[in-house]
Amino acid sequence: MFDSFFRADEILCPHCLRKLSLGSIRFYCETGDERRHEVSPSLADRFKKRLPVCRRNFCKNNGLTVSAAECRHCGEPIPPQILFHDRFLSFCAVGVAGAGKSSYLTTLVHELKYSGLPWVLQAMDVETTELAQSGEYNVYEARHCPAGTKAGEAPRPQLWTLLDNSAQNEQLPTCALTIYDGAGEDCEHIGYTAADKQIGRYLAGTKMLLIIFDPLLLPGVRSEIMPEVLNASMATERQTSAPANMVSMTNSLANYIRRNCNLSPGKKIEKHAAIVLTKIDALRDMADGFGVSSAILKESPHAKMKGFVQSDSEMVDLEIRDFLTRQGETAFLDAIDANFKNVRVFGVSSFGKPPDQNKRLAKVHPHRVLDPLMWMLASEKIIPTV
Ligand SMILES: Nc1nc2c(ncn2[C@@H]2O[C@H](COP(=O)(O)OP(=O)(O)OP(=O)(O)O)[C@@H](O)[C@H]2O)c(=O)[nH]1
Ligand SMILES: [Mg+2]
Ligand SMILES: [Zn+2]
Ligand SMILES: [Zn+2]
Repeated sequence: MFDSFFRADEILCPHCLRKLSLGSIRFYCETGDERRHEVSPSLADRFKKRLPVCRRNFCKNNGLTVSAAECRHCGEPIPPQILFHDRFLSFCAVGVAGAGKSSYLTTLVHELKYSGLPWVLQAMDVETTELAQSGEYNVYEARHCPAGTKAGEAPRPQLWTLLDNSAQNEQLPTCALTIYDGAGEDCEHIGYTAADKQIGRYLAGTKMLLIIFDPLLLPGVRSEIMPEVLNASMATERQTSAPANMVSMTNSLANYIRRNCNLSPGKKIEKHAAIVLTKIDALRDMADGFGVSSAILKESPHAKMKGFVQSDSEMVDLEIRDFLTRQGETAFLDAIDANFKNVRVFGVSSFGKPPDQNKRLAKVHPHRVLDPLMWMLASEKIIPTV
């Protein structure tokens, strides 16, 4: 299923997105400690594609494999084992403030762990572990909506390993999965600050874009759903109600990527773009919403079928495009189709139900949150298309 060991894909530093190799990484025998040693890979290490071992006399780590590393290009810490994955995937969530990016990514990670698929998801570093633990606790146990993501600073990448447990070999195939979750405020106008530059690198370097679209910004939707549901489902303090933002965001996003990737203005971007309509749960009672028999409201078939069910995904794509067209939102779809070559539209509910008046959540039952990821895994031929 996976390609051969090491180097199936280009390996990029998750921070600066420059190419990584054994030579562009500084290895240390320990994390943090000032007395740690820099350890260079020997010729044999390079040849055998393995991590170096500290050989300093009197070092307490003598004979042990290095446990820390940093990128020579940007100086950021990276987990040494990142090099030894078979495949490298990354995605970046973009969308206006309050669109539901952080809620979505929190439930995505959780669902991936408990999907019933033969995969094991492991954090590669302490930062990722801590972020996931606090996010999951907050949503699934304390039942709060996530707090707004801090604007003005580049998001830290989450670094995950996806182990394929279905393989019979002794060495399980591994996929490195990097996730970026930015602040909507920063996506709305990417400028020229250091943080913007960093976000620009993420956008240009990532394999897939998750363009998060909040249907509750549409005037037709706002006038039809109950005000309690609307209020509970909006990050009121930071959310505007102008859907036009999505069109200008899409265009400026695309221009930004073109500039960063050196593409001419008319060229469509090859990167996969998953358009994710969030908060689907809030649309259930809309007369002009989705019909009871529509695919979008049915349970996702992908995990059960252990592959990506193309026909289901195409149906959902159609249903949402049709919904957006009925809502008069063709400008957004046109902007997407004009800029991106590989587009697929998805609909999800991260919580399964709107929060209550106090923004507390009922028992969380995410709906179809894995679909966009399954699309990406299928287009990378990591899972079959059925
Ligand atoms: N009904 C409903 N509301 C949701 C859902 N997901 C998110 N929301 C609402 O949307 C609000 C904002 O969600 P966030 O995940 O913080 O949005 P964000 O895109 O990360 O926002 P920024 O970090 O400011 O860019 C939440 O406080 C909820 O009120 C959902 O699945 N259903
Ligand atoms: Mg956020
Ligand atoms: Zn770097
Ligand atoms: Zn040492």
